[in-house]
Amino acid sequence: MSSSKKSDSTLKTIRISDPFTDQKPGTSGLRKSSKHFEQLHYLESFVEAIFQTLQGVKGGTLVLGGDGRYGNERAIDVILKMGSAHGLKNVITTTKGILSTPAASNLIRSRKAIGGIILSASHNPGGLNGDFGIKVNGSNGGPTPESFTNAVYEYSKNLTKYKIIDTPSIPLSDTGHFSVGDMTVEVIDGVEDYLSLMERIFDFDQIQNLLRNNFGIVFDAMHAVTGPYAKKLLEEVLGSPKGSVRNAVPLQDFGGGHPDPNLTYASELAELLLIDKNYDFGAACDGDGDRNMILGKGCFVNPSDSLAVLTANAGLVPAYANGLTGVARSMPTSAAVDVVARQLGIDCFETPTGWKFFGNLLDANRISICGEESFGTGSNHIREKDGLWAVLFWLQILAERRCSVKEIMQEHWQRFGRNYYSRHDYEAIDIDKANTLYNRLERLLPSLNGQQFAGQRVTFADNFRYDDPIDGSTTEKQGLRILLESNSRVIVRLSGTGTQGATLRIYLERYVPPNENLNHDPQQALSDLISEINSLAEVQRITGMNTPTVIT
Ligand code: VG1
Ligand code: CO
Repeated sequence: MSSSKKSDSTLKTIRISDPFTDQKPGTSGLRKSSKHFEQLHYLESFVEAIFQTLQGVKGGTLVLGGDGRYGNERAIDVILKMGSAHGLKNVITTTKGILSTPAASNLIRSRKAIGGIILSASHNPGGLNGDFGIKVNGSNGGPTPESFTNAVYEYSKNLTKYKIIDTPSIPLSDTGHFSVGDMTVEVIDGVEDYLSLMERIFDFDQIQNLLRNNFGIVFDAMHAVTGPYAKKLLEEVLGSPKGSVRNAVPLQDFGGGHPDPNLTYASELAELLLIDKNYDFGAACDGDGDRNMILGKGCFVNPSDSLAVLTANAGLVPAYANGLTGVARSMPTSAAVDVVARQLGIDCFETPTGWKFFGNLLDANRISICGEESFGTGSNHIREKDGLWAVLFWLQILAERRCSVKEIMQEHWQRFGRNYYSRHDYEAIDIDKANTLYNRLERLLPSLNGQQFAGQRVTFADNFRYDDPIDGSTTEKQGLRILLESNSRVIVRLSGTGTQGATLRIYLERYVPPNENLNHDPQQALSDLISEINSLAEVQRITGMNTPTVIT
């Protein structure tokens, strides 16, 4: 064991008043530009508020790591020195501080930690000109609830001092045991534990068999955290050809890219599968490894459909072979999974956007699988969404069924019907304009009831409110819903994760039963709904934008 020199705990007095006033209340953790985080004492102030709020810090174990973006190692250094000053007993961190969000969730659970601090702004760009972020997860491995985030915020308002020890920094270049003051730090290889978790869920032999037999696979790590995980899992253990994992080295600025696996930001991968059609299977994950995009040859799998397919095929995966207790989806996610759940005779819950709302249902064993339309799927194996888990799930299905992704989708729709679905994002719009649009539409909702909307009758229109069936808590104003007859819907929300202006999200959905045309282009199938909401909400006039920034 190497040990740093004798250290002094210093109480630093700071002079930044109310540093987090512009933090959006209710959002998990803090996401800001990297430059914002570089302000004197800014990071430290937020960390102080976390340590003052988190339960069990004295004598506890904490998991710490991040997605490798600019600021990652500096933040780890600061948090170690502050954690020691606050009496933490042990910190588990990783070489180079590389730790995906799902792997962190797993470590928190398996090491019985009080929680974890994950350094990531997820799918937001990184680098000096990008974003940085800090997320706090609780002892169940999942995002802390809103009550925690609000308590951190409240504490930070009156914060004038923070505790830190003055001691040399420890290296993160290799695994090993270190001391930071009286606190021990275990630097581990973050990939190993995650790998063995995946081994316990899936039948690796069967997936190996698929990957070693002329199966064209390409995975895009987008120069973010999943690179080392995917290299090890797919290339080394499961035997996919060398080079099938692209952009595998995590870079501080993600190579200048936007580590968001969708058709716009992962366009290189999309082109390989949808235009060149050289591969059977393609996938990508986001900055911190919790999102996934799935592509087949000439086939994009909509994330809402992906959740439905995983649910319908869960019996093929050893960990779920005995059946699912239930499933859940976030409100804007399409109801494709609801149709499957009905046929399976299991519960299907509808929660607000954000993984934290699945936590109670998972902890109470009311659901086994859950997901969001924003490329997030996961299960009771951890308390975060899990990008590579979803990729392995798809590979297990393909290994068993030995057909193409496209055939899986076709058969799924022929059995359950198709929920045509799309999300239109208008990014970086002026905050006042976004609020004007949203508030105006909200005021219009009561008058829509019973009226015609895109040729269909409005059965219900409201601002979604969630009553948690486990702890009885209520969460209001989670998105404007316009529900139409025959299971069509339009949802309008403002994003809680952007850092530049506001992002308006419009979610569109139309269900067609198995006997109707299942092969329309979604934009075409939804065109009535698109033009109706655009004109009702005056999207173009108010935002000044003629087309969405991203269409999924
Ligand atoms: C977005 C997604 C939401 C997801 C959240 C965090 O939120 O829509 O489904 O849970 O990002 O994902 P919003 O408020 O911008 O719509 V991640 O990959 O940052 O952990
Ligand atoms: Co993410």
